[in-house]
Amino acid sequence: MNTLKTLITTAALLVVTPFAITAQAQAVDHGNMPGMKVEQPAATEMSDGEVRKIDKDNQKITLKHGDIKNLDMPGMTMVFKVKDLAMLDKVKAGDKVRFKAEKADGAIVVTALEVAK
Ligand SMILES: [Cu+2]
Repeated sequence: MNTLKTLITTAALLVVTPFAITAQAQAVDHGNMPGMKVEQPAATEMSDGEVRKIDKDNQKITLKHGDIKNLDMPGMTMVFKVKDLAMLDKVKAGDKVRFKAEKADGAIVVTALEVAK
């Protein structure tokens, strides 16, 4: 009886474990970032990007960006909100930029932005 119980428990673990690993590996959807890590390193590094579009009405910027290490995000083109509207006065479409992006209130916000030298 005990042997049977152990056998069933072991079998259940074998079935469940690979499934959990697979589910975690697939949790990367950059549309709304559900798999994004919440914890961040203390220092936020600057990331490289190129301005695609500026939307002052909505305080947003479209950036083609490289890896954003602190957000665990690979390179892509996406829309960011900016912390200050004035940040958008310093750049224009086509500019190569360096920027800091941080997760705040469930959105990703650009907290620093400068034209790359
Ligand atoms: Cu991105």
